[in-house]
Amino acid sequence: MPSTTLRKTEQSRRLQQRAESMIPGGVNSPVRAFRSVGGDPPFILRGKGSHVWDADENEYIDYIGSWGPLILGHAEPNVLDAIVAAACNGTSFGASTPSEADLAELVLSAFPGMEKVRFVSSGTEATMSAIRLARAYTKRKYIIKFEGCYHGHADALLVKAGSGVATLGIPGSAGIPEEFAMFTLALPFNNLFAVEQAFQKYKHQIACVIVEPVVGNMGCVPAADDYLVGLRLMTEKERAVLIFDEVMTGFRVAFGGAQELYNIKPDLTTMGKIIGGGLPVGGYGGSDEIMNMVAPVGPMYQAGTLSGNPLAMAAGCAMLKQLKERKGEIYPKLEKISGQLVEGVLAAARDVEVPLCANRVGSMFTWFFQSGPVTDWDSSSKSNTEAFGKFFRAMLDAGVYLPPSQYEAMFLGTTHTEEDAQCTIAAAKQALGAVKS
Ligand code: KE4
Repeated sequence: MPSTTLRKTEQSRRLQQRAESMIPGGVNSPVRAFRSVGGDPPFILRGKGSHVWDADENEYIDYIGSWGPLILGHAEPNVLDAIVAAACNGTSFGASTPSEADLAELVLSAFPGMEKVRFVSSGTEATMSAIRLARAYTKRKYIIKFEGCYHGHADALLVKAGSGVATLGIPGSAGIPEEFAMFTLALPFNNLFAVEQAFQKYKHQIACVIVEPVVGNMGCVPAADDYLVGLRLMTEKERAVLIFDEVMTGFRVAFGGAQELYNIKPDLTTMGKIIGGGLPVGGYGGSDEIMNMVAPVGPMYQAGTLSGNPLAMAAGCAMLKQLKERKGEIYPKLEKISGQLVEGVLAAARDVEVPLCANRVGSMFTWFFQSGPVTDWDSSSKSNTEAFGKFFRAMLDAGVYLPPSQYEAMFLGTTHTEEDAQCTIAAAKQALGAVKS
């Protein structure tokens, strides 16, 4: 059971000071620094199932799950066994191994519209490569993305991005010459008219539309009815490439991702997180016609020293095999417990009259500190981030580890229990009181 006494932080604070002396902010990804929520980030020593333990021996129910990959929970035995077995044969060869095609087979089985996939080492590499491929395939320069969506930190995509960029309230990033971003059109999400206008203004110049089919990076924001269909029809008409960035939603909202859930076939799909089973893997895939543009078959270059790393492939295979074999049991269970949890906290907020709304698709969700509805960046950014910070810190002290940002999605996995959900709701009742005071 997570601790309810005042959380000890001495060891984590010592580790933070040590890390800060050698690593910017003491972190290797900005959102982990707790800049928008305050307080000391716990240094995690181990995880098991739905719980993690920090350097001060505090126990937490974890709803970050490594930002999505750990849908089967921490230290899942089959994934660990697969990694250890692969490691005993060596860690990397820079040559082809059978495990790459093993993972490719599992990925292609999830996405019927996909005929080939290329693995890389992060979601950023996947989206960066997919954009380059769309430009090579169409010989066009402009790309459309949506405000509040985050597709990793490639220059052309750090324009009005979500996730850590939104969390830190920075316009984009220093170090990106306007020439690198001038072909990026950032439009409001869930607004088809804006996309129509862009295609009229930049006739035959737009290479692709990249979209999170369920946004996770402005908090969880689903597409409005017919929005994704609208994007599909418009990109077909304009002969632009439709890219579903399923780095977060792939194997999360359904085994076949959002494209299965909404029955829409994009031209390219980018992947990450779950496909690596917690190790660094990204991927992008599509039809033979598009993917055969990729070197060494075609003229679009992309490469990576550790792409297809055998340990990461083994971890990804161990995870996807279980999701595929048990999808009839896994996704309904995630739906049930996630629904109980989200509704329980909303009810607690109503009881104490704290303005709170939520968006949820399967086991990814966000509570927004406002009355809502939250349908795009403009509405999401009206959330009371100060109230979120108070709630976050009170939940952390109560042993519940939420993503340290209002503009992130939370994740529930197969090892979260109804007891975890009830503990979380009970902690929320207290934490919402702290928000009120
Ligand atoms: P990575 O390069 O972080 O593996 O993937 C980038 C990316 C691409 N597309 C989507 C939809 C994503 O959500 C991400 C990364 N997600 C963030 C969490 N919102 C990663 C957490 C972090 O930046 O530390």
